[in-house]
Amino acid sequence: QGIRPLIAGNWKMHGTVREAARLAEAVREGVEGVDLLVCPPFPHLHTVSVVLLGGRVAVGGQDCHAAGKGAHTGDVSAAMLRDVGATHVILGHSERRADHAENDAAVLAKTKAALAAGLIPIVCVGETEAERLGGLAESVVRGQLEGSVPYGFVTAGGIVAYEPVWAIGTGRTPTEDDIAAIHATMRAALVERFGPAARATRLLYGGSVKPSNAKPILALPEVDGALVGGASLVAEDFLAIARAAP
Ligand code: G2H
Repeated sequence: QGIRPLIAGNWKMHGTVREAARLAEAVREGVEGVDLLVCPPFPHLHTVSVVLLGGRVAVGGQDCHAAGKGAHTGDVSAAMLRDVGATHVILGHSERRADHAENDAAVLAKTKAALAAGLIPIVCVGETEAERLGGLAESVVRGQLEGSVPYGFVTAGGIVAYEPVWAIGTGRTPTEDDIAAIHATMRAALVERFGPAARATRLLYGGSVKPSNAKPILALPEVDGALVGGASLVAEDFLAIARAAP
């Protein structure tokens, strides 16, 4: 039995609260047979949650702090995300790894915090262009998985997203063979470490997914959905990607 696909929208730092509400309203009926998730910026989370109540689309955060609470100006805890209706949180996105110097240890701590609060973490991994050209893509991804995915991740339904850094927001995507190879590596690494339960772990592909390339990507073996940035800001495109899922 296959894994039900998940199409997750990462809205990043875009839009007003009114635009977020409109976008949520436009996608709230979802797509039959596919799980959908949207991850708005923090200030829009509560409004989006309310709009999506009773709909078919779940809500997630784009980051959380590793601590449960405390003196961390500007940060948001996993429990706060839960409190406003989030069920998921994206962690270790390459933009956070780059903008906020998040390393695997930091992502690991955040992932543990998310699990402790009952959120499903979506841990992002992916190589840079130099690493890809140097033949290091598989070992980098293996290392990131090893370093940022904690014990208990698989049984709690944790999700991994493969996002090659050079494919994010650039319109460039790896070849289908390259995506399939990394996804096979990730599956093998997770099964080696967590046992057969990791065969059910969702592995998403992210990086310039759009309606025109979604179908072949989503049909690849070990690709269980997509993490979509730019195209998730246009309701029709996001839904078209979901409809392309097998
Ligand atoms: C990769 C992706 C969503 P985009 O970051 O996480 O963004 O689809 O714009 O490349």
